[in-house]
Amino acid sequence: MKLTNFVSADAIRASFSSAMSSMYRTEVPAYGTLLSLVAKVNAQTLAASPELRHRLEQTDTLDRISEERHGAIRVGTAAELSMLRRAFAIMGMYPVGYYDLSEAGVPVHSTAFRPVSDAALKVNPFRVFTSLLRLDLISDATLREEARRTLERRQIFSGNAISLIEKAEADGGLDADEATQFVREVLETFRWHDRASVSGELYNRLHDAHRLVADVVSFKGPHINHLTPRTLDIDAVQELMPAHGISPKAVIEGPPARACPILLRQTSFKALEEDVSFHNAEGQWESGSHTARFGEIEHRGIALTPKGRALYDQLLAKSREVVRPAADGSNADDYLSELARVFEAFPDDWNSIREQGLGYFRYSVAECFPQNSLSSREASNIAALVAMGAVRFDPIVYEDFLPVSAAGIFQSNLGDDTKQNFTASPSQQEFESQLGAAVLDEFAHYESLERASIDACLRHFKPVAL
Ligand code: OOG
Ligand code: NI
Repeated sequence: MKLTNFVSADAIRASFSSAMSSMYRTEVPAYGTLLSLVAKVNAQTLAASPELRHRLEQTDTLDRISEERHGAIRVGTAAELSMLRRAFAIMGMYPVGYYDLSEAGVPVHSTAFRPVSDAALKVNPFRVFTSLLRLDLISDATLREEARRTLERRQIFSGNAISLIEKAEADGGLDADEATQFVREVLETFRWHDRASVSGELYNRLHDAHRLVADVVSFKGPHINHLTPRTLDIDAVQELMPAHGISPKAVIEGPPARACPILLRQTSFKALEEDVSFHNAEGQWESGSHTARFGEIEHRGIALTPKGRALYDQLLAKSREVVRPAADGSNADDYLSELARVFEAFPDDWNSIREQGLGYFRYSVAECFPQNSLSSREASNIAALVAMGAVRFDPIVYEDFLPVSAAGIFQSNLGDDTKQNFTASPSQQEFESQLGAAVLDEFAHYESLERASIDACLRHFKPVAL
């Protein structure tokens, strides 16, 4: 038998995310500025709150608190999407969730490739929000066909990347040298190319159909369009961005600030206008510009149950019926106060969230609880165990994304205020067949984490049969 010494998928992912971060900082210096701002605010927040520091020390790696949590790309064909799935699997990242963005005026549908187990998330939580262009939503048939042909001609993976993916699949892993090469080769797929692969004339027509169509179709590869570190105080970073020469989007997406954070809050700095060149009919290069790349920050809270999520969606829709956040920020204050007012209907203490079945929790055996003080009925009932203090509960962190927020992030970074409308057309089955795999259902996953923690507590307190 051949002896193998494979590098773990978690380690490959960690080195990939760090390589991506340094590439992006070089490519987009404003992103480097955002990273330093986030690190500074995180350090100040920790210094001001020993209690938060203590809590994070138990659950997180403090020295990596300001590292990237996610990035995003947009691809053009099923073949590109399925090869990405294979590449991400080698890094321990699997497709979780289906997001239909057509509903929000963006012609893509998406999933997030991410580590799934707690242990893997802890080693390195990096995920990639990955969108596939919906060419079927382009109404002009000629343009649709031109876009399709352009995409068909490109190869976004290097030959070496493909061979290494195939090798890893065949052998069951990569050794240290191969893993280093794999990271280097796959990184190329995400690199920025300032020379468009289409003429300026075609770019303009694609752009008129939708800015996103131009972004996906016109370049050699699916450049990483943002990276996102974690912030411990998203409101502070949003406020400090302008003083650091970066211009934030108008409002923070997601729920308002709360004592018990739910789901995900995120904001970004607006995408930069960058110089690119297009070839003309005479085969010469002409200069132009393109807006696509930005930086984002995120702050995560508890994962909600379908009931909690329905309440969240309902409250968000309600606040947006009253005030829709304008891209220029002119009604940002009105929007934020309306959002805060409407969300008063969402309980803001952990126990109410738990008792009303709105969020997922991880249950664990409380230290020092005298086991023999429990009756057998109490010992087999999780609610009783919690009420007696024998079991504690902690929120399970939401590790996924939100379609309305994602649409807000997309919109503010397409540099366009005019909103295009598409008929909502979720098409998960088609997406999964293009991906070549089913996506994991996020609710089922959180529920199984909660269930497993309850079962472990009940096993612990199970009366010993005589
Ligand atoms: C992806 C936008 C979605 C998020 O954090 O919700 C996203 C994109 O602009 O390609 O990254
Ligand atoms: Ni993002």
